[in-house]
Amino acid sequence: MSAPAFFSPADPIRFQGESTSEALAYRHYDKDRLVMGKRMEDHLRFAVCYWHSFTWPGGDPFGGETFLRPWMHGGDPLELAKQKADTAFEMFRLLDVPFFTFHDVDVAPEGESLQESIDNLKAITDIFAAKMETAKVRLLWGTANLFSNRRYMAGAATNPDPDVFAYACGQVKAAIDATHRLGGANYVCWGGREGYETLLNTDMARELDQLGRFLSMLVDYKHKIGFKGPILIEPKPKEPTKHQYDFDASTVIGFLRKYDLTADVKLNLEQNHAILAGHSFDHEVKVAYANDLFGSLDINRGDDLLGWDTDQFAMDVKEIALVFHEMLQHGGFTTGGLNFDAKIRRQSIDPDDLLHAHIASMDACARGLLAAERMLEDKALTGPLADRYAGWDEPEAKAILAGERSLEQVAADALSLNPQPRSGRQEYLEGIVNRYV
Ligand code: XUL
Ligand code: CO
Repeated sequence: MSAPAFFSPADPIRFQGESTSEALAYRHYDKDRLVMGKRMEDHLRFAVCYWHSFTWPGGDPFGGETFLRPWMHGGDPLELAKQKADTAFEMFRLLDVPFFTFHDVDVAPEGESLQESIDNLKAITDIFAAKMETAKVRLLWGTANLFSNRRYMAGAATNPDPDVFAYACGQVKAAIDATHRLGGANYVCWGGREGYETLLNTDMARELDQLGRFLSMLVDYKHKIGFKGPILIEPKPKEPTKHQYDFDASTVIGFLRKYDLTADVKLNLEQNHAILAGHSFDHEVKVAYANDLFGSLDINRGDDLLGWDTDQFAMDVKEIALVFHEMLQHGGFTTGGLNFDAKIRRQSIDPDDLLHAHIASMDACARGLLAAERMLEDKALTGPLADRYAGWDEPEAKAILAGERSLEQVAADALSLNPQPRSGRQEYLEGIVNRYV
């Protein structure tokens, strides 16, 4: 079946440079341009997400759908899912993105029973596999939605009812099977409703043990089926439960250490989640690298004036530049990528708004990447940073860090010292960043 003519362009969006007057063009995302020896496409590893782009109908707490997509109404659910897949793959082709991502329930209708849902997912996976034989697009990651259905209202792995835990095992097994079949580079677990509202009805220590067990079982299964990519945990605070167990990167890292999961599980970090946790995006990325647990990014942005997960398309070049400045120092993505966990606003009802959103954000990311490359080439930030810590390169300081000095020895040496405070030069450094973005 040929894809419906949903979008206006017929040909893929191309890089046309800054001087073009064409609206549907890349001005900065030049996929073959080499950035620190690697193609831009291979640095940025963009992924379109299925849920916001093709499954979300544009509703908010005060009103229903605004998008009225043809696959959202009437007809046989599996047939509608196929129509949705045709449009999705048409958009992947038009944007010329290398990856996509999905939850099980985004792509296939839920059945009356677990078995029926699994069969539906298998049917759609077959269709995806056939499309991927000729399409360029690959799967960055798959995941299971263990939070929308009513059965998960008190959590999935952390549910007080072991039957719900078991149901979640059934769903996650089918989702990683589908991800593996489609050659997914990672498998993601966002905590969803793994958290609580009140300790009056919650045995927190028990629930954390349940979550640890669930993830250990998933890791064992991943090895059993030969899934090579990492499992990625996506931290998020506040939503949907008041106390999310995966609050932020540091919280998840402590959890992974406790349950001995750091060899197989890494982090998928999202801008809007970082902000809700009271952190900057680059802080979360730094925490992940500092603990050797960086995996992938969900690229979006929150709104400064709103305190919830607005999932807007990332447009802030400076913020992106600072993230890439960190990432490039570690060689950039390995299995991860930039997943557009972002949705167009509910008034953006034209199909082409989906293209404009991705194009504008891809250009913002490209600009951020290029700014980071230039800052690193010039040592604009790394130079002053190295100078600030230069004292630690001295032999005596190195000996302290190597564990070769006792507290008494260092204390005795301190008697002849008179350290003088030095400026942190914050405004000078902020001005430097502005010169590059
Ligand atoms: C929720 C969120 C999810 C995950 C995948 O805020 O970010 O879409 O990325 O479940
Ligand atoms: Co996300």
